[in-house]
Amino acid sequence: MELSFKVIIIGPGAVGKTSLLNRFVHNEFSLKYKLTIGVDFLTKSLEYEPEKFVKLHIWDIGGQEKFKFLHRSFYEGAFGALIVFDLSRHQTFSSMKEWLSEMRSIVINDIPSVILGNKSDLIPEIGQTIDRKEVEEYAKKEDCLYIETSAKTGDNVEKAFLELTRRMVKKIGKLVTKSKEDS
Ligand code: G3D
Ligand code: MG
Repeated sequence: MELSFKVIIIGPGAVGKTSLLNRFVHNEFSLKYKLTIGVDFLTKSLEYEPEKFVKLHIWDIGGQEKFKFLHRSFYEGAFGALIVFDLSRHQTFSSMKEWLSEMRSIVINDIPSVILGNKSDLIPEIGQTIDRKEVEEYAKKEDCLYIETSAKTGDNVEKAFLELTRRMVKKIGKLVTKSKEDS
């Protein structure tokens, strides 16, 4: 039996959510995909351990990000989340925090979550605009993993999905053990 998970990718506008998804699923960084509004989710099979696969249904909040009343149905059934901010724009770090707390207030069970600082390829150019330690401390407090990615170069993108998947699989394992104990 192949496990199948709904994963959501959320965060402020223009931080690179669609680009990350495009990089992960199609291994491309192109602008044309951006215009594909109306694509609700993409599916990809991922080998998270040798010869062990899961199917990920990854939902991109896309054009709904501005409409808060739509967020609840978007979050429904999600078992994992990627919360993205833009390393080159400091204010997206604070907005990302609001996204995380909104998600947690709506999703009943805490779901495995990974915070992504995206556009790491820009750091050599613009310098370190975000205090990495602050982000790491925040992530730890919120029980999230923190990974810096670049949808442009592909750096750490696969790793981000892999780490999230491993956490989801682990959580499933715990739930199964618990239900055996309860019965
Ligand atoms: P969103 O889906 O979060 O709104 P997009 O973000 O994926 O549409 O990306 C927003 C802009 O950031 C796009 O540029 C995109 O090319 C750029 N971008 C996304 N990821 C990266 C990255 O890792 N590095 C760099 N340098 N740029 C990135 P435009 O100019 O088309 O608005
Ligand atoms: Mg988008």
